[in-house]
Amino acid sequence: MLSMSRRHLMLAATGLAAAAAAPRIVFAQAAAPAPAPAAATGPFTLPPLTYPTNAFEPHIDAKTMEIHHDRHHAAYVANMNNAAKTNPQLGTAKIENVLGNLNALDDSIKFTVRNNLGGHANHTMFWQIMGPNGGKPEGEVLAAIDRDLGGLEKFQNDFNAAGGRQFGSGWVFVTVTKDGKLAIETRPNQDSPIMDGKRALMGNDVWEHAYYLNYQNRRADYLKAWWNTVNWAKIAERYAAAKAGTLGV
Ligand code: MN3
Repeated sequence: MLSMSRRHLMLAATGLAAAAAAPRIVFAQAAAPAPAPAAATGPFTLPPLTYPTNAFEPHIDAKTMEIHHDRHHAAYVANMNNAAKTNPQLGTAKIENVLGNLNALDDSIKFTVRNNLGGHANHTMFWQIMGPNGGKPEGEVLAAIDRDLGGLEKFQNDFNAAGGRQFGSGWVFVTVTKDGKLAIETRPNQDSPIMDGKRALMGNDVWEHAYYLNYQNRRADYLKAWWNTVNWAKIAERYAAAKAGTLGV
């Protein structure tokens, strides 16, 4: 299983701390975001990718994957670890419970948690439901797509259209209820259906950082190509978990 990319091996060899501290010059020419705040260790961790960053070429290029995972997602994690220094309860509660009760949080941290824990949850789901050789929907998931979303072709067209209509940055999701019902929903920024007491079966990131290096402004082309990266076996697992009431982020 190619679960350890060369990048991971390199990180392991050179030491994670050194790798995190040193700017990665290879990206100096790219339209990279500001680096994450000083790598805060704490209760939140960046889940490693379980496939090489070039696993989705030509649909998603390796550099986009590296920047997206190692910089953007890492920044949400670092920001949450910083927030947890003064609000340790953030690090001990279940992510879905915190996001499902944002109004219970103090105003001083609500905005930070909404954006950064939302971002952490959304991206954790995103890396999970992608994978090389992802197959096709089958079984219960396919039956639910047929029943609730008008069949696979209509579902994919409607999902792409919804992602295309999302103004500015955000996400297009398929939400799933405990009785297995599916719906296409969008959210702005790093908001998550979890914030409304719902669960995301799957979703696609339509922030420009997810596609800009290769696709520039052609979000529609990215949305179409992205289906080549979807891991339907993982989505089937998440569907079963949703019906069992155990699906988290
Ligand atoms: Mn993103």
